[in-house]
Amino acid sequence: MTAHLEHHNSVAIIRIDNPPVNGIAHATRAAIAQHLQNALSDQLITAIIITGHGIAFSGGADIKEFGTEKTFADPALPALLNQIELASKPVIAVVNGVCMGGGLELALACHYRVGTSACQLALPEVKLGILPGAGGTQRLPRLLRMETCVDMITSGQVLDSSSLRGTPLFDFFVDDTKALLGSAIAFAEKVATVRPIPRVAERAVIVAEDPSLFEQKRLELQKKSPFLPAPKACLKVLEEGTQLSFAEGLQMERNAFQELLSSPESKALRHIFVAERAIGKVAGIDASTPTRAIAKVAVIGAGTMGAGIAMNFASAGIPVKILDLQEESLSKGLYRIRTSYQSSVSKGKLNQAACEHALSLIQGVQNYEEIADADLVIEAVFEQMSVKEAVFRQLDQVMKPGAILASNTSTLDLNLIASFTSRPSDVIGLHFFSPANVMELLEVVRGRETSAEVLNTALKLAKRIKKTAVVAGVCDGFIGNRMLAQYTKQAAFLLEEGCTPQQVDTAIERFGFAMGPFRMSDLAGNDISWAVRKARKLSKPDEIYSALGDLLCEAGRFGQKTKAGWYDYQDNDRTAYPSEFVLVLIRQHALEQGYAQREVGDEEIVQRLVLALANEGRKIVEEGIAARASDVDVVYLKGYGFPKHRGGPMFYAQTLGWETVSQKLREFASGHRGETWVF
Ligand code: 3H9
Repeated sequence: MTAHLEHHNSVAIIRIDNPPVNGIAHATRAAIAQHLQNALSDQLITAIIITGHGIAFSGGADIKEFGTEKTFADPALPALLNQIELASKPVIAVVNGVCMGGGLELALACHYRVGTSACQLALPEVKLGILPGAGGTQRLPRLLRMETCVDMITSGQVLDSSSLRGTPLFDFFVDDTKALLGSAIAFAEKVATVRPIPRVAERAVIVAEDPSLFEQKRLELQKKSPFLPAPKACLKVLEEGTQLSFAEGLQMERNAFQELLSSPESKALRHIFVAERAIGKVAGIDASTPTRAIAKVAVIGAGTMGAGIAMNFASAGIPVKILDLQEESLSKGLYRIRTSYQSSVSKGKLNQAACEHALSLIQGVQNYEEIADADLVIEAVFEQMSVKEAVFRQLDQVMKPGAILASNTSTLDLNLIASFTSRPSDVIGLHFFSPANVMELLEVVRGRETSAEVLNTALKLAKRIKKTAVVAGVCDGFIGNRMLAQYTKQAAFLLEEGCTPQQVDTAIERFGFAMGPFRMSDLAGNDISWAVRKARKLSKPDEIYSALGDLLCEAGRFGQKTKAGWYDYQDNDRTAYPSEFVLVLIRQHALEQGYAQREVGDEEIVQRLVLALANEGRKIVEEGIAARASDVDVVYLKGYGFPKHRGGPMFYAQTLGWETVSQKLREFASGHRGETWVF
């Protein structure tokens, strides 16, 4: 059984026991209902405690049951919670750990709540594209200020139990966690005879102090998450609940929950929840795989990337040395780091003491001997094999035995890089994304000879520096950049066929990307991709691509930094204005090459770009570069701004159906530059 019944004199204890987080699955609901019934009919029992086994009270409804018939099977959670609330004996929730979603709703339905410190509390349903569907939107505002409820429910933010101490949410608070159950039993014995039994449903809603609260929040949510229905629905249910009876409010909440649960957005967000947890399951790594201690880190190269990488470690409290042989670039890098931390302080994101502490952990050095004792060294030098070779040969000479040698390469052959050393099993790829101190994604590239211990160390370290690590195999561009190459190629081909940069960008932004490919390229610098293309031309001279980006750069239009790129820019203004020069350049190029011009609809633009990603992603999985399709989705969601409500390129293709996708790809293959569609 996933919940047990124990007796402690006249107090019955229902203990939820459904690892890993005491999710309230169908079987758990049935067990709780059964135990409740038994305790209520037992003459000797005067009060009932509900608590969780292990470190969690409950992580909420079982997410993995959503979409199956078990979600609504009897006893459904709302009905079970009503039963608890109407119980004739006092029911006390003893919140012993994580208390989220349906778990918190269960606690709210109890007559009393006993808390202890360091428990995480949340109604995070909105993050799964739904809303609290077991009374949370109706019971919470009867205990906490409406302002707090609106924040908690529309954002899913996690609160520490101590911050809610002293509010009506907790009737009793036990400081010593170890004494929690004993103190709670004593509390239960004390309230066993108190009548009437207090019921949250009988309390009045605490109305908002600020009458414009709902209107302000509505505008804020529309701006922040225009594509997501759940935050707006949460707000609506909270607001309308103020005008309804408790029973009517519950019904309204139920209808909204059911509607959201079947929405495509919720399916996408639930897919992401599972996908983010699946990335940690890596072949050859388990609980017995050893790790190496990482107490000191070194970064080679003080450019933008190297500086950003170093900041990750300093921010996590790990001392880091940055090595750059050029004095000027070293000082520039250190200056960049200082200004970046200071800017976080001025924006209120970091306090001065934390800023100074992080800066004190960073040291610039100019010779290899000074980094020899580092446990991990990450190379972030120019993306050229001969440059990497020189660095790795040097590292092999100086680094202490057991040091992990990592490359930040985004495209080059990690196996070849490892072969420049006498210790290829210590070599790994750690591909950070720019800006490296901000972007959450880390592609961890496993070379042919990378040891399980080194890989496991990198995965654990990623958690310490708060990165989402996805393991990739060795190929040109790994997962993310290999897919990006197909996406940008199609974007340029669309221009050759008659689209404008603005048309392509607008279509993909309406799909949900924060920025289309041309605005993004102008922001990143068109010269960067130009340099990559030049290098690729040498290694892959027959590769088909559009020369438009080269022509643009030959005209000196590198993007925002030159105030001219695919768009025109004005001083101190990041607005992208359509450029007559670029339109003429595109038309001339198409004319010279004899490309037929046509009207291309938004739907085709989106499908050409997104299916280019999915098609490449599929090959990446087939080749074993990514372990599973959902890993590819995580890379694109975390590193490339793929819209969350679409679940990732692979999930999107799956929702279209791979049969439909194949048909589309065949259509594209018979169109402009169709030979580039390899499937
Ligand atoms: C809800 O309650 C709806 C109701 O309002 C209405 C219903 C009618 N169910 O994150 P971790 C698994 S919606 C099933 O790595 P951590 C997770 O998949 C729910 N499984 O651990 C993973 O399994 P695996 C609202 C769950 O310690 C394992 O637990 N609740 C659930 O870093 C470890 O997960 C939420 O949205 C679940 N509810 O963090 C809470 N939760 O290894 C979502 C976790 O097999 N959960 N698992 O892949 C979390 O935020 C975190 O998991 C938690 C633990 C903070 C609990």
